[in-house]
Amino acid sequence: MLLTDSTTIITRDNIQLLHIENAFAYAEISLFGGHILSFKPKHDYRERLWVSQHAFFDAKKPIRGGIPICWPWFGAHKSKTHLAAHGYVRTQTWQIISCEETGTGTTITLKPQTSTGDGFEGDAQLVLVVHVGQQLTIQLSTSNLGDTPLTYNCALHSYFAISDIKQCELLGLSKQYTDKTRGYKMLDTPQIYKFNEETDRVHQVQPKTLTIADGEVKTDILSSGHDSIVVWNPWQEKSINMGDMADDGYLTMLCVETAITQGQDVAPKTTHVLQQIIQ
Ligand code: TA6
Repeated sequence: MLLTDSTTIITRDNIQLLHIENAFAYAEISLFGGHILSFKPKHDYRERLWVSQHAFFDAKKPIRGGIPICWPWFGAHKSKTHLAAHGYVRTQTWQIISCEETGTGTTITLKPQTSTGDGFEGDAQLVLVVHVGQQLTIQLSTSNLGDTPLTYNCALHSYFAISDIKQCELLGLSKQYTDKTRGYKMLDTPQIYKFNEETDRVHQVQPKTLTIADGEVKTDILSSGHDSIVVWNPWQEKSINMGDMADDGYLTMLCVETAITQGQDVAPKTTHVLQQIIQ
């Protein structure tokens, strides 16, 4: 596998990391999980992603932070509740399929060791394409290799770095959401979307653009191919109880996830693409 001039492989604990530096940005992708850990564009040198100071890099447990790839289910498995939450690809070591420089940045294509596994009936091939440029483009492609339709759920479970959750506002959501912290009750999206408690919400809407307003600092998130946006902050009690999170870790992170939570059908020999762009 030939890397390009802008890419190098480094090792952290038990994990190989792909480090990318080009004219536009810095980025880092863990081959464990196909897991983007960092994106810092050179026009402002601001890190967009958050990774827990206590994240595990043991190549066994999922890394807390960055952009975990949740596939082929989101959250708990619907029937086999003993299976790992968020599917089985974020705990696999992924392979680099290709690495190329384009006029707008570096494009890395990766795939998991296997796209099949317990809990999923489909005959699928999962491919992740990451373009590191002025913006970070993440495309998760699910191809149906079989002769019968398949259905899957997934999420680009992005952890965004912020200065203070209590001063953040999320712009661009409307209608109702399902509130996991209130027994999955349907509630109205607040006009002013701020955070003052544990937040775990599935918005079954398809906004193209969302913005995290962290004081004067704005991060735009563009989505396509999704049926939901998931918004999560564990708040203090859950942060204290998570072994891979500092007690106050919740203060400087916010998950805004481009997701499929209602079941996406993929016809035989076709491909569905879920995309998130971070600006
Ligand atoms: O995306 C929100 C969520 O489903 C929460 O319910 C919480 O479980 C979070 O994902 C983190 O999940 P993880 O398995 O990475 O700890």
